[in-house]
Amino acid sequence: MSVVQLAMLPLALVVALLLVLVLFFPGCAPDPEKARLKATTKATYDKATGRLAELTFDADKDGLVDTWTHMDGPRILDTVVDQDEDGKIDRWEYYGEGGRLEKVALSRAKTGVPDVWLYPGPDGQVARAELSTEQDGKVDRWEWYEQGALVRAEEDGDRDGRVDKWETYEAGRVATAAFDEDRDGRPDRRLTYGSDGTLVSVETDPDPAGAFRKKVEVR
Ligand SMILES: [Ca+2]
Ligand SMILES: [Ca+2]
Ligand SMILES: [Ca+2]
Repeated sequence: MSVVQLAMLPLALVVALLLVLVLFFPGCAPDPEKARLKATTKATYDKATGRLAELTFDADKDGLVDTWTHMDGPRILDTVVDQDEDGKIDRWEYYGEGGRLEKVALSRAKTGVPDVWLYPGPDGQVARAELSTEQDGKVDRWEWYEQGALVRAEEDGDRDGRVDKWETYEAGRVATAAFDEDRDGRPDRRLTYGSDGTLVSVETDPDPAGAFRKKVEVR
């Protein structure tokens, strides 16, 4: 999922780099560009402590501020972005110790309320995603990634708080999908798909350990 991979690129790093450019090399940009950067890259300091509290930035270079980075002195706390500049935040980046990106939230429905939460792994790529498919803040789908590729997902389709669908993925397509049909929290039916996406087999009748006792090949 390239959207997810792109989503993990921390904007705060870009903001920090550009701030350095603006502050320390003010003469290096052509005049209109310099004026835009000066107008849109603003630092706000905490009145009581004098510490740097916020930096603004114009990521898409249209002259309007779309990115706000909240700081505690030199430490980045979070960055919020209004990518489409409609006044509602679409992206939140949360930073931990050492400026490490810990979590990215997105409002894919563009409501100003997060509906996707992404968690990076040690390689900096997304390792796990939580999704609210109804955009109501309630997580009902969980995804796991390896080297940027979706490998596994769980879903609470009837939103009763219990997973009822389990999927595995290979090369970007569903390889298996298992369903809990009697609502006991365990899969009762598993469908296996071939590399061309066609249904290959249907397994049913799980034993107490969860192994399917019946298998019908579909040809
Ligand atoms: Ca802008
Ligand atoms: Ca927006
Ligand atoms: Ca359920």
